[in-house]
Amino acid sequence: MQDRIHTADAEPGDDVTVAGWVHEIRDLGGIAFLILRDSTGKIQIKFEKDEMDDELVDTGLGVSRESVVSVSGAVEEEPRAPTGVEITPESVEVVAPADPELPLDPSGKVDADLSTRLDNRTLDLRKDDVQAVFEIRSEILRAVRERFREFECTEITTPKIVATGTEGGTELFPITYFGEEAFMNQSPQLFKQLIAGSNVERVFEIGPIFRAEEHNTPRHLNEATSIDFEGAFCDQNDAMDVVEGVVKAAYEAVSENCADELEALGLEDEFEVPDEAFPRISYEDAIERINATGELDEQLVWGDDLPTEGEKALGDDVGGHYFITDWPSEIKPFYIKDHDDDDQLSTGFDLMHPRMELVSGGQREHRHEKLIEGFEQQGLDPEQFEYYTKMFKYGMPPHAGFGLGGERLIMTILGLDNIREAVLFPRDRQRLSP
Ligand code: ATP
Ligand code: AMO
Repeated sequence: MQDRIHTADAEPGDDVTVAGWVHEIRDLGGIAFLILRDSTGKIQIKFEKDEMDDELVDTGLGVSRESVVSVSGAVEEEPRAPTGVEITPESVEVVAPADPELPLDPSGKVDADLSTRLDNRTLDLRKDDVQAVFEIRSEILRAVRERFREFECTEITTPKIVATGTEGGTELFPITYFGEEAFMNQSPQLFKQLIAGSNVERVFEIGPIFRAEEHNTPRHLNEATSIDFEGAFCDQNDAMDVVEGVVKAAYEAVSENCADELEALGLEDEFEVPDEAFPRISYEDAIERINATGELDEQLVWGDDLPTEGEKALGDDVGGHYFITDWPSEIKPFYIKDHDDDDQLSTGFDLMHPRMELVSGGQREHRHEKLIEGFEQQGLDPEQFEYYTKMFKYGMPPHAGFGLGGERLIMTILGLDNIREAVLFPRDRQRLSP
């Protein structure tokens, strides 16, 4: 549509064509208004019934809500109009009529439950606050990419159809690949390490991960977006510096570039960019602090994984983002390196938001023999991973990295109740379409 302009660009004195959705029609008798909405906002179209051609009035006021119309006319200043300008139409064309029975109300006046919203995402995204989440998501991904580039990382993409899993066997989705068993990848873990061991050295990937998690919670998806980093000649502390830079860059970008979206979400007054350094708390201190809160029925002992209530108690105690470092080796995967002076203690870390875990990472085991031992200790057959382990025989530098859950980042930045609100078309136990 060559001549079409956005409603936000309509200036008094111009003759314009705008096109978009019928947000509402307000008929006051002699005068009536059609409010037309597009991606940039809304504009009032004025119909003075006695002074206008009947056919024009009938077309403009007879159209059902959410139909797509194209309107041409003169833009005039009008202080009583919601945006201070209105259009007096010379022509109105119904481009695509909408069934008057809408499955959900995009004006937001009638609430819809999440399931109805997800079944009708096109209509749901016509709401300002929902659109705002995805505009912000796009801005966060842009800012994250830019920060990785400042860290001299190369963006990579790795296969999502793989022969072996890495993050625990029960959470794999099996598929058939030309008659052979294959899986949807749970993490780019092994591939990003293989590339960090080349001259490329520092890489990042933003891509889908697939987890056949059986449980249905507000913070798990079966297909999520992972923001991964891997860097040669890095240790776990360097990786934590990168995490902190990326997470803060996301907050800063939202604060600087998303004022309208924050307003649409009602967050303009309360939005805060974390400015303090994220504390690094050892696993040992973490369990002591959790035990001291008295929130758990049973005291935690060394070697326990942290239960959700424990993480919540510590999150309330710390009050912001924090790292948990130096986990017991036993509860971290085979690719995480142990401390040189203590093989019970790993270099693995998590970044926590008071509401949930955002990141796992650590320094990697880069010594071939130790890596093979790690596979065996974890009950995995190193033969199956030969494509990976053999590269550790040809000059694998020390390296470290992390995986950051993209939807969890968005969810915690915006205070969304459910992770599904941060994905256009979420995949969960009940949902395979749309
Ligand atoms: P009726 O006789 O049925 O009231 P009318 O043609 O006399 O219709 P007005 O009295 O001019 O209509 O306006 C009706 C309402 O619409 C008033 O509350 C007025 O403030 C408001 N109104 C009029 N013109 C505009 C405009 N361009 N933008 C927004 N509101 C307007
Ligand atoms: P991990 O399995 O902890 O680590 O995943 C990293 C981060 O990804 C996010 N995440 C999820 N988000 C939503 N739904 C899920 N089902 C889901 N699973 C994971 C979380 C989590 O912290 N290979 C390692 C990373 C590394 O060491 O580099 C890994 O995958 O935010």
